[in-house]
Amino acid sequence: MLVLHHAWPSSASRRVRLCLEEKGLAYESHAVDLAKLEHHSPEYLKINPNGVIPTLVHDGRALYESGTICEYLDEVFPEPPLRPADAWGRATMRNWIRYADERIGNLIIFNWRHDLQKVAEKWSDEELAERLKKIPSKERREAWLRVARRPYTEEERAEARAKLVQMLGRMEEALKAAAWLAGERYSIADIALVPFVKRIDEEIAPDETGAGRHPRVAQWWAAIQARPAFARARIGPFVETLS
Ligand SMILES: N[C@@H](CCC(=O)N[C@@H](CS)C(=O)NCC(=O)O)C(=O)O
Repeated sequence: MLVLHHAWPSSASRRVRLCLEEKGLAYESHAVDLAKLEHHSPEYLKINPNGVIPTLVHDGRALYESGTICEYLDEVFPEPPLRPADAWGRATMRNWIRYADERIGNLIIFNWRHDLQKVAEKWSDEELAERLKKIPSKERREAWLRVARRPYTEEERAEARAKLVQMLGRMEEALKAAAWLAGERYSIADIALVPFVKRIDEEIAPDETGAGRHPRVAQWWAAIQARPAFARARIGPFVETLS
């Protein structure tokens, strides 16, 4: 049995849902309310000590890190394959996952201002201090502190936007060599980038995902959105998906 602890708009959760849906795997959905900080509760920290979503529980065992979860699913449920057949391709795939993971902070700057900031800015200093104490990572404590008290500035947003747009440039380059990021097969490398491109396309820099700026990425993005698994994974508009 597969149980997914996730949130509909969460980027990392979207990756795992895409993977599950490509494979046609049924799963029980446990929605985690980030605004209520359910992911910092002692019960949740037992299954994910990093205090983030998603977590996949498979036959009673919990696994975290979206990239790792996707690779695990592909090993245990090999059809259809979501990893390149050759070692070079699989290594390239892992580099894409890592590359995207390292840029999640830039996405947070845009994503958290919609909902989490509205909740966090209302906390008293005591409430804030209490909540920060429960967050396992320094980086996320800082992110929560920022949205609660010192929202990201226009300059910081511009810098984060530029870094996200750079990702499209790197993708464009890779897509000159093959139809998908890690070769001729749709793989977890592509899945890892979907939540980024989705947010760039709908809000962060919509002009950049068009054929005029990044034609190969535009083609890649159209092909991904046309996949039946994409609709089933419910990668809807970010703000709409929040409620
Ligand atoms: N590297 C992790 C990142 C997970 C992550 O950042 N999850 C976000 C949602 S996309 C989260 O839980 N944010 C709430 C928080 O940090 O408090 C993964 O890929 O699973």
